[in-house]
Amino acid sequence: MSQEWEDHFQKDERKLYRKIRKEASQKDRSKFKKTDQDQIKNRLTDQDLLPRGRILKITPEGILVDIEGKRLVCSLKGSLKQETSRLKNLIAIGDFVRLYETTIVSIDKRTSILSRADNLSRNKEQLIAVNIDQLIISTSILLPPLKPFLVDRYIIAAQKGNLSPIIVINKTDLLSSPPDLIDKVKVEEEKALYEKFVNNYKKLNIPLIAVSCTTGEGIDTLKNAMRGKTSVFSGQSGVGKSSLINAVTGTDLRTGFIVDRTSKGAHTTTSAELLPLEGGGFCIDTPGIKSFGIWLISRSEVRDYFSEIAESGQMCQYPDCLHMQEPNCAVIKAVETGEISALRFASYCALMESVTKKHQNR
Ligand SMILES: Nc1nc2c(ncn2[C@@H]2O[C@H](COP(=O)(O)OP(=O)(O)OP(=O)(O)O)[C@@H](O)[C@H]2O)c(=O)[nH]1
Ligand SMILES: [Mg+2]
Ligand SMILES: [Zn+2]
Repeated sequence: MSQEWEDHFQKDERKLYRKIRKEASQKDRSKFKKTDQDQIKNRLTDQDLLPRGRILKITPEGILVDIEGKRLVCSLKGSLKQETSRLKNLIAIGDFVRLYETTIVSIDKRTSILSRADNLSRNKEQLIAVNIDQLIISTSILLPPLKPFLVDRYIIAAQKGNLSPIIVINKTDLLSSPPDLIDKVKVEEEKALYEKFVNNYKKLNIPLIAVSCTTGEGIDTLKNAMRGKTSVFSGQSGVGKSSLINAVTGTDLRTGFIVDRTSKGAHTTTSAELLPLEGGGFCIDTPGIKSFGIWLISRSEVRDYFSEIAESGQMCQYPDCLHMQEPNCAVIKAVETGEISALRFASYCALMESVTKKHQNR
């Protein structure tokens, strides 16, 4: 949802809200035409009359809500908490909520959702952020290394949740000046992977921005891509999500370090936060993830989301071919000739393997 549209919507709504309050306080209601009052009644439900806020941050101390520029610490209405659902969290960063004093009494319909299967139970949906335009799939070179399979999962989660994916590869400075502690062979392998990776997404028309917080490369391009939009940064710990947000917005979010032995981040950011951008839009910093499971996905959906595989698959002998071991499979042939990237196909197979039988037919 664009900020402009958002403002417009809120303005209209506020106007209507004021109008109704004014009318309700008039002593002589009869002087209004009945049709006029009916019209207003039909347009709004009780909850729509309540002030609307947006969730900025969720902490153990409370839920931080922005309401017309003011920040309020709120809590959830008891009956909302008791709702039985498969959601791990009922509310998320970016939610538009209705408030009665400092109590959240309802949640407005969401236009987009970034979620994942909860790490522990796997049968709960964990909401990462909602009502956002784009997902900045955050990756880095060497520290930590590129993870193409993870990127493909994010792309699908974005498309499923109604967000546009943008891949950001940070730490490009390490391509030309790799740290001494990393083996030379590993560095060469990473360079080769990087090239394949960039080519693959170029072919698929998925935007990709190579950046470096150290040299400043690509930061302006990223800034332009974020302008006027709501973007959520997600990825492994240590790839530089907070560093990138600092570079783009001039904020001073805490950034961490990389553990030498593992090349992994230190899980510095501990809770997600919605931050306003200068010149319109918002961005959301989130804590680094260890793994990413797509919430409720079937094998046939996986097949359709890998667009180049779905396209080649139209030529398979069996219309329901999963391109795993079926005879006369056009996808396997296209992988053999190099028409489909072996890397993307490996990513596809890994995801197909991980999708449980339980979800197969959904
Ligand atoms: N060489 C290099 N290091 C970078 C770059 N960007 C960030 N870093 C370093 O990477 C480390 C991790 O950065 P963070 O911004 O804390 O990473 P994060 O993704 O927010 O990590 P979590 O909050 O733990 O999820 C810090 O030591 C940064 O200084 C870059 O472009 N090049
Ligand atoms: Mg961080
Ligand atoms: Zn096939």
